[in-house]
Amino acid sequence: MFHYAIARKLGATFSDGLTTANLGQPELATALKQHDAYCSALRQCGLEVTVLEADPRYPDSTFVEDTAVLTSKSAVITNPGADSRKGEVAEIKTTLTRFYEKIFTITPPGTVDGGDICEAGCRFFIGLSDRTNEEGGRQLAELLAKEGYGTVFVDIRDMKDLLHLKSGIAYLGDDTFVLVDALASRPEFNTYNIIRVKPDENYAANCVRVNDYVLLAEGYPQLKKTIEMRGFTLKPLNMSEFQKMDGGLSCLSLRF
Ligand code: CIR
Repeated sequence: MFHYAIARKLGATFSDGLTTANLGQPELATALKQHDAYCSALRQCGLEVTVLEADPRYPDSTFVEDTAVLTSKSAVITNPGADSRKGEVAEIKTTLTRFYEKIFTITPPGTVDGGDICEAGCRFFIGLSDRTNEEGGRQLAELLAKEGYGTVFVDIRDMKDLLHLKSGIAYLGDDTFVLVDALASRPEFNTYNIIRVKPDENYAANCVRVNDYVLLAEGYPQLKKTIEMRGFTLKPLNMSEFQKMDGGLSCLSLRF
């Protein structure tokens, strides 16, 4: 059960952020509207949402998920893998001190992006990617172990169409993962129920369970139907402008 979320408005430099998507320039006014709709959806799921002001020094700073890994007991401030994003963590740390007494930090040469970390009950899946390196993963696993969590590493470094682990997976609870085809047969997930995403709907794999709801990118009818059949109420959200910047639903908030 989540009670809070932290999000950050996007600033005028949003389109200067990192991207490989090749979908064109994001439209700022539309992105702002989509961000508002996203924060409203989180409120409708019962969360109290802290929306930080935009920080134009960091074009990617609306993707707050990458700056921290949160558990019910403690917060871990990451060291994001991209140099242009490292400064984003300072204000997130200050904000999290209002909610957490125990705050740890990933230190260089370790790097971790929160988008590579997927909580699944008492276990955290840690993606090793171009952003999260082995040393960062090791530090995180050690911190999580102290809090009583198990960890499973998932190496996605050869899967160049996945920026982060959570670009291709989501945990819906009840031992059920949503997985893109490329990850569905990996042994790391073989004890779980799997909802396999059709290749033409890969972007929608990054959905987010928030309490009784699942946030899903709009325009992916097959996954929508499958998740609805599992009894969830869906909140479809238009993500077009964030997709242009390689962003998905999970990366726009920290939920705890
Ligand atoms: C980046 O490349 O860092 C941003 N443009 C997108 C980050 C998306 N974050 C996420 O999936 N957790």
